Amino acid sequence: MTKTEIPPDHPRRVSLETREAIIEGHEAHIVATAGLLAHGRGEAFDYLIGETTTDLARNAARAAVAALLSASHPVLSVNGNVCSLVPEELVELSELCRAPLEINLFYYRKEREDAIKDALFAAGAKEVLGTHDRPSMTIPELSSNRRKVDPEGIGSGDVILVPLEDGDRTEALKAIGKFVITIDLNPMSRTAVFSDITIVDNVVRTLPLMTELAREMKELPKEELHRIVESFDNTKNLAMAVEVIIKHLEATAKDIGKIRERKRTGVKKI
Ligand code: PTJ
Repeated sequence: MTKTEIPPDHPRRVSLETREAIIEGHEAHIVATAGLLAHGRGEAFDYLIGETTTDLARNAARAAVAALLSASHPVLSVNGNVCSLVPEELVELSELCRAPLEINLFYYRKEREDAIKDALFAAGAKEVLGTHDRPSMTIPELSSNRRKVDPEGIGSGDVILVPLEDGDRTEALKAIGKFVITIDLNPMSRTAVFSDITIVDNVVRTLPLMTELAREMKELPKEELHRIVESFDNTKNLAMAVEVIIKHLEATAKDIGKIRERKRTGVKKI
């Protein structure tokens, strides 16, 4: 299929290019068909937070990076959506935090696993865990495909980053004592609520931010990293993320006439 060209001056260029990346990922078997729907849901929530990385998300990303850098065995879980959107950043974050990449799919097909593995190696990964040729163990009380984990990865990991995760698995990871970090545009999702740190932001903005923070913070003493993690309160973070949406909607409601004018003249994207 030919790639759809997005004009550089299109007011919604970034969003449309991200959508193109997901569509291409689907055509390459990286993204599950359900991943297209998940992306659409993410787009809607991104609109509600103003399509920007809020100070709140920045603070959560800082706590997340502190948790990864101070962990004994951090692991980055990779699914189809995140692999299609930010493969290079995943590899970079994995190197900076010494956290292996583990493929862990909800809609498992070997064809998808192979495509994701190839994409990660093409992005510079030297090792990818969670593939069918590796040993596996199971997370108790989880019936989805994601119950299978790599013993050298999530199986023995203490801090696990699970971007765009489903709620059952987050609960199961918590039940077996893992410290869970997620990136989810929906602050009300089960994953967002059950995780220890939730970055309410788009993975296309969060992963580059996390790599930047990891470069800055990697020499910080462990005590300082622990202090950053301990002072983070996810319940407060999520409540404030919902407030961000409410405030953004209220401001939009007050400004709707001006927005129509801007849209017509193409002065500013909103
Ligand atoms: O590749 P697989 O087989 O492991 O499947 C991956 C998906 C994403 C299909 C699977 O985990 C799934 O069905 O996820 P859910 O339950 O639809 O949850 C996805 C969550 O991620 C939703 O809360 C979305 O709002 C959110 N989301 C979608 N796109 C983004 C996002 N959050 C951050 N950045 C995004 N780009």
